[in-house]
Amino acid sequence: MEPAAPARMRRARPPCPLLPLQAEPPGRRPMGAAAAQCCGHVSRGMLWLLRRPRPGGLFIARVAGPACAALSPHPHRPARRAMPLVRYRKVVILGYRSVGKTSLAHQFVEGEFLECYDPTVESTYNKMLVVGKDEFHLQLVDTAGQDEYTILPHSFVIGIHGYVLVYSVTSLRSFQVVKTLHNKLYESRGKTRMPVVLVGNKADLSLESREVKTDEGKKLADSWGAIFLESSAKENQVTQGIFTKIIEEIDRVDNSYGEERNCHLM
Ligand SMILES: Nc1nc2c(ncn2[C@@H]2O[C@H](COP(=O)(O)OP(=O)(O)OP(=O)(O)O)[C@@H](O)[C@H]2O)c(=O)[nH]1
Ligand SMILES: [Mg+2]
Repeated sequence: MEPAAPARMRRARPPCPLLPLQAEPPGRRPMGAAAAQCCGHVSRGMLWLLRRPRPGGLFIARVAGPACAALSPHPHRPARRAMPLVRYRKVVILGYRSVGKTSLAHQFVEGEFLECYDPTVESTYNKMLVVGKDEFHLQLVDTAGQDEYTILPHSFVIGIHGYVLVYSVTSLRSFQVVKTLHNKLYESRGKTRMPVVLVGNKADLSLESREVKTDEGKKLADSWGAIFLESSAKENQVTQGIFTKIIEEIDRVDNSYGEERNCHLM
């Protein structure tokens, strides 16, 4: 009979302190330990490849402090993640009455077109979707139609990652309103860049009923540095595209902050 394998010794890990790190090569500005985003065992003197919290590339640091049990994105989280990361995004849909905000949200989440018109007070939709390699939990706030005089509540500004601003290509008034809404949001958000997708909806309707040309919508979105799309809430694929775009735009605007301010960690 074979001898029984020795039981694995498990040493309890001490709570993981954030390690002091020295920039490599020496002479560069030392980095704070909080910049570290790696998992695994490390000890003094080890060279360690780190990923910045924001995309921007890998860099190398030398562990300057005492040996550590594990270095994790957060000291209280387990060092290794079994589940893929789901990123949360909250997006508000705004626009004049009856432009198709609810129809777009409903088509996106339920995959069907709403023929009837039932004015919205406010409702929230949740949907999981994959964009690129990442999985997102998208929370959509469908709002009551606004006009030029609407006062936007703080809840449309605080904790909101991006906006889908909708007008109807058959209503010049709705196009004017969307401009006012953008200005109000821009002011409320301290005139910082905000992720916006401008949508000219009801593009399926006849040319005779059109009041806003495609070029006008595109020009307005360009002046904001936003994405522009024309859509029909009857078409599922186009509608999916709107919400994929806003998720991509949120990441794009987020990542452009460091570039614009010429901010480097190293
Ligand atoms: N032909 C066509 N009709 C649409 C489209 N989108 C919405 N509608 C119709 O327009 C009407 C209003 O649509 P809603 O989605 O309720 O509009 P809303 O912007 O949510 O309106 P409020 O909640 O009052 O602000 C409904 O009768 C829809 O069926 C579209 O892309 N094409
Ligand atoms: Mg609605």
